[in-house]
Amino acid sequence: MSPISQNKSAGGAKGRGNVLAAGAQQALEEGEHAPAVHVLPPLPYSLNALEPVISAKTLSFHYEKHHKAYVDKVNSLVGGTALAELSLEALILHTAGQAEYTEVFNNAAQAWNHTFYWHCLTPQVAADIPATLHRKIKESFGDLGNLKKEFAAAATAQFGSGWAWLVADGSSLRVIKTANGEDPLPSHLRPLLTIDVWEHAYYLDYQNRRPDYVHALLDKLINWEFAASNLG
Ligand code: MN3
Repeated sequence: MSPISQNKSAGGAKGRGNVLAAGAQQALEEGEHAPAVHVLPPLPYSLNALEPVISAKTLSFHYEKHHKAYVDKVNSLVGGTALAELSLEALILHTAGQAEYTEVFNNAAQAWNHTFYWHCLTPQVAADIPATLHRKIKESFGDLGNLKKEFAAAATAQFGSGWAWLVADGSSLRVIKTANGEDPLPSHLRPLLTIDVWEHAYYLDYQNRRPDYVHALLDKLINWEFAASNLG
């Protein structure tokens, strides 16, 4: 199972493709539906594993409070409704851009984005970037230094809360940024890496110095093997 599949019913929900066709209100009305089963997945490392770049205090609040709250909120919003059996990915795809589902989208996307983000970081950075990924980085950015520059620029320039992403767009790679809970899934871009630039991700450790947090992650914590695995 993919480390970012969080819903026990992922892949098994019946009729997810047209579950919203009956209308937004109807889909969120309670009926003969199961409770939602999204779970907070375990962190892939201990709370202090990313020190000194990210403190245990930051990780504790970020994972145990913020991430957990998004998961709990999704369950409370869709539990007992026709959306209860949808995986987070399916919820994101089906609710993106629909005003009546903004709250479901925001919380489902944030639940998914955070699990993805934890896997983008590692205390044991590989000495070499996997060859397939490294070749694509060179094709799209020239070299790793240019990718890091572009990634840092996007993460720093995102105004307010959001995320910076390395994505595969067809056969090439590019860097994008998204606001608030938005992510690349509804645009059918394949996310390879992300950095959370909400203030809760860095403020305890870096205060207003977002660029220092971003550069520290890019230089010291990026899980290139996870990024390569996302090429599919
Ligand atoms: Mn966050």
